[in-house]
Amino acid sequence: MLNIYFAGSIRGGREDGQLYAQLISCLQTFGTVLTEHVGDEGLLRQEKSLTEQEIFARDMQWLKSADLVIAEVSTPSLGVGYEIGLAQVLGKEIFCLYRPREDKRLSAMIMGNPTLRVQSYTHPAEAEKLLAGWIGGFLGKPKAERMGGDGG
Ligand code: 6K6
Repeated sequence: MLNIYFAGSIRGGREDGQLYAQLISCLQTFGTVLTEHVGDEGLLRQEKSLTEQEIFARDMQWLKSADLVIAEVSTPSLGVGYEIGLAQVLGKEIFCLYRPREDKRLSAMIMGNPTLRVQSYTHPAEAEKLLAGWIGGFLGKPKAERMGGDGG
């Protein structure tokens, strides 16, 4: 079973909360989404019972254990940027989804990073197709190649 880490803005702004929920539902057809709360306001409310330190430690554990990292980067978020950077260092497979907007360009740290796959889309259905294609490609790889850059 695939463990998927979905990253999306929380304190960066919740404008895309519904969209995250839709993408998470799509991802749940492929495996376990460790970060289901990112798309669920009820679960996010429960998160408030945790300390900041507990959230950080748990999310870092999940990130380390993830097979795939998928980030919706349209709403700028310090946490999402941090997770992407760390996932890269950990040798994770990372896929970034982005809805282009004239008034809000994506950070060059993401757009200009040659090791990241950044895909633009307009409609959620398009994003779902991109995810299905990318995960299909990942599952088609030999297992050793799927284990991350450092082989572990
Ligand atoms: C609930 C409501 C407000 O804050 C909370 C609890 N906070 C978090 N709970 C779970 N994951 C979090 C929390 N804060 C950040 N994260 C992680 O960072 C998530 O995995 C998101 O992908 C990312 C969001 O970062 P910010 O900077 O937008 O909050």
